[in-house]
Amino acid sequence: QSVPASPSYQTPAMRRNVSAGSLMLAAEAKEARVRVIYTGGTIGMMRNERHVLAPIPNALVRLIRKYPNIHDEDYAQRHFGAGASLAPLVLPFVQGESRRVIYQVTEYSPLLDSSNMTMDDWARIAKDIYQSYEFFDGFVVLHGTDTLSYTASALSFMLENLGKTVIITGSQLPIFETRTDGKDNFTSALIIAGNYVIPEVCIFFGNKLLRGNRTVKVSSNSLDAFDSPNVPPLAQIGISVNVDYRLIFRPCSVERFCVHSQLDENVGLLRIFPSISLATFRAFLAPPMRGVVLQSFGSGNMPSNRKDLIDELRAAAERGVIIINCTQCPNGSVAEIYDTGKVLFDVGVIPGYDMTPEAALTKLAYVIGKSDWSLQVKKQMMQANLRGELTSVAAHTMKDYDLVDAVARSLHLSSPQELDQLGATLFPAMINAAVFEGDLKKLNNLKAYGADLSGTNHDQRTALHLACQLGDTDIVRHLLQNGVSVHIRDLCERTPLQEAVASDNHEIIQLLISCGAHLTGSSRAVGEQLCAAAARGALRRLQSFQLAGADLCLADPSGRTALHVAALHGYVDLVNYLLPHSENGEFKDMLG
Ligand code: ASN
Repeated sequence: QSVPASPSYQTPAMRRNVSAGSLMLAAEAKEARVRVIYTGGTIGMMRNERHVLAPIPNALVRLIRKYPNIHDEDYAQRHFGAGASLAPLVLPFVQGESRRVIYQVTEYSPLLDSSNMTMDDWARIAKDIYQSYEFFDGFVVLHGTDTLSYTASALSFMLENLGKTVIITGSQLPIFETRTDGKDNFTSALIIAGNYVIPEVCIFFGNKLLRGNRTVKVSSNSLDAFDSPNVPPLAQIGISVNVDYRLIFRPCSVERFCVHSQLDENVGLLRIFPSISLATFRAFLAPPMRGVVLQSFGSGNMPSNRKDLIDELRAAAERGVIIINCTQCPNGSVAEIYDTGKVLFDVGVIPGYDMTPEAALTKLAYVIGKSDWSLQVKKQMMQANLRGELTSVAAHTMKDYDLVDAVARSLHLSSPQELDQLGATLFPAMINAAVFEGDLKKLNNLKAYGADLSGTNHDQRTALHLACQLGDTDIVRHLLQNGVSVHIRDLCERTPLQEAVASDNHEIIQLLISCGAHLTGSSRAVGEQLCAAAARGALRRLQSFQLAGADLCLADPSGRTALHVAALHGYVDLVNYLLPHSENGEFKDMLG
């Protein structure tokens, strides 16, 4: 069952795009909105007439509505009306989390066993996330487990400058069965997507949140089916959710979220085995092949005594085929240790370091699909760490909590929990002090000491909130270039963009917008603020709102717009400013 997106706040463009049947959620503080994209997989399967599992359309949402631990019908009825079958679903409030999750499920047709999924399906998911990006706080993709790691890896590359949490999950047992793992995976994914800003494509499975492009499916029957062998989990879920923020990979370019959906299908995985024939090898590398992940032995080794194969590789590399060397071992990296490995580097094969085959293959499809990049740039990109998918030799080593350790020693604290608590208290305070002083050097030092510049203080405010409030453009730019999230809301639900609007700093508003920031909160709340600005004759505030993407026609709860208020108070300059922003004569009609 598919439900149209229901944004809490819509920009003028969104207002035009949302279908007439869309629902407007009640403005509720402390709610998070999550879009669920249901593509298929065991989670929603039942046994068919041939006694095998297959996806069942329109069954999952109907079932969820009846499960009180996945859907709070009372809350839904109070807020969205009784019996509204298109109404959003509501996760019961979870103790310890700051927001109640309101979610809407878009069910794909046909639902697919993930073995049937193709690159076109990845593009569809990516585009759906893009189109509803500003409407939701986070995204959950329900997906079959068989090719889940491929989809997660591909999406991690396709979703460029991602600023919100995307979690892909599924299950090994259908959600309709008593012993299902689907309920836990689904609810945990919703909780994390709604409450934590982790700007990555992740997989949630078996109580672990893993970086999607580091994962492999390691078991066809265990409920702990996924692992990320070369990096620790981003979060572990026990009695509470423990996110290791130091592991989060953050986009550090001041650019807006966008999707690159042109993938090149002429890529492949070639697993070397003893006595592989020249004919097989040659056929694989032949045109139209444009990118190959060579799965070599151990630390990247190849039979160096097979001149026939080496010559084929050299010829393919010279033809412009990009060949990436990845190990067959589930764990570890390729490195120039043996003569049998060096031979590959010598003929133009590129090291894939510790990339999984899934990540290397989808990265190739993405990189080769970039028509504006030269072959040279594509090769460089394959070796660069684009989304946390590889650890290169030059990887940055952190001083790893030296500072916290030193303070902990003098306070006689030693347990890991005490150290974590100390870090969570010390760092935001010191970061805020550096922001207050406008001290970029201190910020860099704190980062080197392992401080998470996106960390929040007790009011859930980040350094970016403070820098925007202070109007320090240099610090704002520095924080954005260091990946600090523009989407974190403080205890009063304020975002850095709202701080910038409140201080009428247009340069900072523009910087935030260029990083994908957008207004949040209900349309009426924005309308109210516009009217308040108009009542004060505050033209610059109206301009700030407009720069931040607000629709100046928005009305307050009584139906008045800023234009009504400006006209009432006789502010001619405001009326002149507001009139041209009337989209469709709405204002003039009202004035008329
Ligand atoms: N064959 C199923 C799929 O990938 C496996 C699963 O979801 N557990 O869709």
